[in-house]
Amino acid sequence: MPNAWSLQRDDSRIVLHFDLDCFYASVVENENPALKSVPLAIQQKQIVVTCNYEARRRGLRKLQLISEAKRICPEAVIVLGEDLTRFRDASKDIYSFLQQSVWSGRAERLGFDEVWLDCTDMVDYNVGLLNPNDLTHSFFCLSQEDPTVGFEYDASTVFGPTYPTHSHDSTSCTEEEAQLRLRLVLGSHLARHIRHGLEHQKGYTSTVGIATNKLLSKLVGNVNKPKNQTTILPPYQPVGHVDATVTRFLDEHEIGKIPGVGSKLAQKIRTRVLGREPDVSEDLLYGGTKESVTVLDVRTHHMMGPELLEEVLGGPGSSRGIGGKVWELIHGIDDSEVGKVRRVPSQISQEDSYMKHLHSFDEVKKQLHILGERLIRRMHMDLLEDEEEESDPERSVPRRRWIAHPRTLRLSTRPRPALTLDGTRQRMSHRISRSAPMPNLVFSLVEDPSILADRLVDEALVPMFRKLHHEKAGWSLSLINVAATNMAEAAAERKDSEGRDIGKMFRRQDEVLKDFRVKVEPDSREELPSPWMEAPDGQTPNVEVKGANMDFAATDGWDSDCSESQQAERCECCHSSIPAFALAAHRRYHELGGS
Ligand code: DCP
Ligand code: MG
Ligand code: MG
Repeated sequence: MPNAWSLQRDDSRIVLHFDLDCFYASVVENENPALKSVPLAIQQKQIVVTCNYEARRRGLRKLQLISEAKRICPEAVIVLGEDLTRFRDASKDIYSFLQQSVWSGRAERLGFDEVWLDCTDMVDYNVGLLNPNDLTHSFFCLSQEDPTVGFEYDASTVFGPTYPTHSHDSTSCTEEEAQLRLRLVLGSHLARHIRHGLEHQKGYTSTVGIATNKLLSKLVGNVNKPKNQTTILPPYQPVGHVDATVTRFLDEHEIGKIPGVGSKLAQKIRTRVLGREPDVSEDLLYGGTKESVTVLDVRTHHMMGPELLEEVLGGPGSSRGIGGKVWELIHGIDDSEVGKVRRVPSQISQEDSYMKHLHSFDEVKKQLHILGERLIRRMHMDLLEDEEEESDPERSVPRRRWIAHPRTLRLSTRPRPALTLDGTRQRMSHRISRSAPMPNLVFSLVEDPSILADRLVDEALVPMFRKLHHEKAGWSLSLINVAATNMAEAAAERKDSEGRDIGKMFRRQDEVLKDFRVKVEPDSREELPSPWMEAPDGQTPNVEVKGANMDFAATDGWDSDCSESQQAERCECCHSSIPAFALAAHRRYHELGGS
């Protein structure tokens, strides 16, 4: 196999990936436990965005049309889930629980319901405590200060299901393999402990993957869902005639399902492997113009290796070394760190889309007020903290302070595309945006957010809107987004604050300058900015990797939930209103026979 020698696995870490089971439905059930035993579906626009397992047993599915769900299961309880507040709050609470379960502080969110935990240090510490003569009666220590805090476990065996189901004869295994196996065993018991804590203390069941990096832990979790966990067993490297389990595991995946191999890259690889453009009629199963090509097909394709992948994937717009990177990914190599706790979101935005386009200034002003007020309330939630030490004991309400100030206010709109020469309208619509310094008035903690929003609209948003849309002929808008960006963290009081990072400051300067220009961006709904952003169907993200994004640098899980995207589009097939993020999955639903 060309260049197999150049692949270097780092299996020194133990990473857990948590995905909450039917998350939105569980939030609603926890508020109203009577719903646990009935089929429950959560509705956004006209689709079932998720449903509980009782509903799934009766044939309901995620991203099904509400009309279809009602036909299949008329007794289902349907709860509206368009206001994300309760889900966001639950997500933060769960994140904070999980983050406190590990010593490293490395807890990284992906979307609302996924979290990676790096528990390498806890595992290694506990490996050091083992009595090799009595592994079955081990004690997992959860605190370095207090040796009585922890739980008893059997360190001679993995907890829960494994991939593969049975481990190969371990008498022939190498010393490294035995050590890795032991560390994964400890990881699996810690995963069980945290999973149970989450269930019994917070009321949420989850599905966990245990492996040595983010990529593998995320993928292996899917093997046993829901309310379960799966560990990939060694050998992670081929030993004699025994294949690496990781290779066998990944080989079964369609190339587009590998996180970091986005839709465009996957399509280029499919074309190369098939020796032709993937058959369009086959796209029914895989969404887009795709045909199934597995990792095995790619890996064993004639002359395949990092160089050939570079040739296939490289070129203008792609990052250097993309071939090598993808080659690593399909071998399960992912060096990206589990991100450290980050207190401050990089931006906060609120947006709405309008089926009935906005045409009049009064309508626009009303919407600006709604979005402005939501933005201010959201800033209060995410950027204010209680001032514990200095708070006045006489005061019943603790004083609050800003932990970061967004320096920039950005207004974006999506005007209706212009007519082309032949009188038709372009399908692709673009967002345009305008930025200005954030007016200080928004930081007032005295005034009510609704009053502040009035002033924000009059003093900042309306003038910005006029600069963005000076057409005398009027306008027709299908979307407005108001964002607070360019966060400046308040004086670093905590050691995890990133406010003083010089490199970051420079990057931020670029950001600021960029923000003061009017930009036109394609409204690319199907391409998400980070390889680890949540995919619409809850499957592996289908994201094109661009430039610096390639090195899976600790992504900021906050971004994904900071933009309240409620864009809706009409489905060409059934004419239902579908949230834009779900449109691709919804089309696939029709393609698979749903009507
Ligand atoms: N979600 C959404 N729109 C989507 C996909 C998901 O609003 N297109 C929301 C609803 C889900 C939550 O995000 O509850 C988490 O997404 P998952 O894909 O993890 O789905 P669930 O947690 O609901 O179900 P599962 O048990 O399959 O993980
Ligand atoms: Mg989930
Ligand atoms: Mg999920």
